Amino acid sequence: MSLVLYHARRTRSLRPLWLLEEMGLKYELKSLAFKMGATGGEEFAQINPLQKVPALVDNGQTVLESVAIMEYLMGRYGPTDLACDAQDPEFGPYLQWLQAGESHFGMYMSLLVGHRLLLPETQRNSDIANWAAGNLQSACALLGNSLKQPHSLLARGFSAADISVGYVLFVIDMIGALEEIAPDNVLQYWEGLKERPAWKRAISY
Ligand SMILES: N[C@@H](CCC(=O)N[C@@H](CS)C(=O)NCC(=O)O)C(=O)O
Repeated sequence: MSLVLYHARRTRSLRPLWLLEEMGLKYELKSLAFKMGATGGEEFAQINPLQKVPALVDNGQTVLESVAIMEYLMGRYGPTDLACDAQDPEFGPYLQWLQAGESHFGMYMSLLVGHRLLLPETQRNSDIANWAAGNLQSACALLGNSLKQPHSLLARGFSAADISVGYVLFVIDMIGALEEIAPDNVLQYWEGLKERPAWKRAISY
């Protein structure tokens, strides 16, 4: 195993970084300065021509997409309690929330951050930002109703699904919108996730 993770602070690379820390795997971290459209410069463009993080390189093979990288790590370097196998009674909800973190929440999160903060002011559109906020509100309401424990989506406990969704709560919190968007039990869920030592290490890099 020779795992190299390309990471930029506060970005989606926190998902696989948090997972690597939870699994206790050895890895090399390449920290890049985030720059829209140009993260990592020419050198990183050789690894990911899209110049987006995260990217994982394992023995010369590159894997992109934060959730795919998590699945890759758990599949190749598990078994781990952070994943559910296909025979587990919670396999369906596990997959649903693992994917929803990026496929459902992720889109609205990007639109909200872009149109409230990241884009130059002249390009921001408040209708798009409000539409994204409304969709995040309903997604967080569903999340709140789906929690099986105060700090996990599954009855069996903390899993990679919590990492996937937890990253979105981190970003919404970072832009100061979490109280507007999430119900109380989701705020408490995120407070609990933030206490995990593996998260604390990941966010410090
Ligand atoms: N679906 C991809 C999205 C990757 C992505 O958009 N990453 C952002 C950081 S959170 C990025 O690197 N953006 C740089 C850019 O757009 O130039 C994933 O989950 O890995």
